[in-house]
Amino acid sequence: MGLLSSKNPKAKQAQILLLGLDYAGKSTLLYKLKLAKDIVTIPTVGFNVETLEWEKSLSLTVWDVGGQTRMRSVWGYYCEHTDGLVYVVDSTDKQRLEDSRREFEHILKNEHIKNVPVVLLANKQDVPGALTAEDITRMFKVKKLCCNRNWYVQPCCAITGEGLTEGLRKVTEFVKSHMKSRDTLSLFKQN
Ligand SMILES: Nc1nc2c(ncn2[C@@H]2O[C@H](COP(=O)(O)OP(=O)(O)OP(=O)(O)O)[C@@H](O)[C@H]2O)c(=O)[nH]1
Ligand SMILES: [Mg+2]
Repeated sequence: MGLLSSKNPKAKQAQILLLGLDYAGKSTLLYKLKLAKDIVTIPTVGFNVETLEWEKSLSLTVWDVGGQTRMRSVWGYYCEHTDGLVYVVDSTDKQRLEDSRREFEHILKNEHIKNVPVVLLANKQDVPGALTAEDITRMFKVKKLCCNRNWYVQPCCAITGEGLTEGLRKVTEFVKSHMKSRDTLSLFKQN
């Protein structure tokens, strides 16, 4: 997936939180990006963490937290020090779309990720009848919920990898700009 293999000690580090309901495809896409291959996942109890050396200047530490009901109550504990939120939606799971939207709305209220950029991944686009990125943007009321931050909705398929590079590119762009304005603000406060 075009990840760089050698580490750059000068690269900035960004913490990315990967959330979404169970079965959305979070671990599948994380390991597709990390290993460039399909893996058979089991439901995540706790979390997986992987570093993606995506660009020379920025290294992404991705926290993939399990999405089962009992895990959702601890999502908030992972929000501190987060530079970007990636929220994965199973675009075929119309029955649980409202659950997913509600969890999304809830996590956005967390104080630690107040202005943090958001990329929604409309996953499982390979399945016929999957909701489109536009459907999800509308149904999740993304424009309204994310009016105070950068956001983007990317269609993708974690199995083939389609759309993942574009999604990650957007995350990188937003996170860089977010870190820059945060650094400027803290410099301003010091002076
Ligand atoms: N057809 C299709 N199946 C997918 C896609 N992405 C993931 N899956 C399947 O969806 C199932 C759940 O994927 P996981 O990656 O384990 O889901 P998760 O979001 O990590 O789930 P939890 O760890 O329980 O929160 C697996 O059977 C995957 O193979 C996709 O893009 N298309
Ligand atoms: Mg998982």
